[in-house]
Amino acid sequence: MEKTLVIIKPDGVQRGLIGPILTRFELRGFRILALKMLTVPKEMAEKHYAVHQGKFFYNDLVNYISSGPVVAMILEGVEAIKAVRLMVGATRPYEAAPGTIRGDYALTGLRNLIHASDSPDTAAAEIALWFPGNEVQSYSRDLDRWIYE
Ligand code: FUP
Repeated sequence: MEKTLVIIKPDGVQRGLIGPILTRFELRGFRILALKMLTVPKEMAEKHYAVHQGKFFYNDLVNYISSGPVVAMILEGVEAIKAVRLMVGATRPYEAAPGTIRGDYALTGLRNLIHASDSPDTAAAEIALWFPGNEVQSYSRDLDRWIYE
């Protein structure tokens, strides 16, 4: 099983898309291990996007993610990192395939609704940054035997 960090960005919260996005992940079979709403402090946003430091869009990115409440979650499932990225769709919303979250709900630029970890190393670092301390549940569900062979 893999864990991945997902953030519904301020545009997703403002547009009333928390429910539809969460529903997609639940219906796919992922277990939600942690879930919270928060407004991201600037310093935390800078850490989250450290890989983009120095790029032309870095300041806008940091300002945007900390501009209003977001919903952060940890999802668990087999191949969760890759599977969730495929559900999220391409970075540029206008290039995202229909059927993906961005391809169905987003259109331009930084308004791409959602973030998801892109590798095991990133997922571990992002989970530690967003859910420090004892905030992560560990549990099984009866229906898991119908999702996993
Ligand atoms: P993604 O993993 O698809 O969210 O994309 P990245 O981590 O590469 O980029 C993070 C954010 O930076 C994106 F949500 C949008 C923004 N970005 C730009 O604005 N311009 C770029 O050329 C690349 C990324």
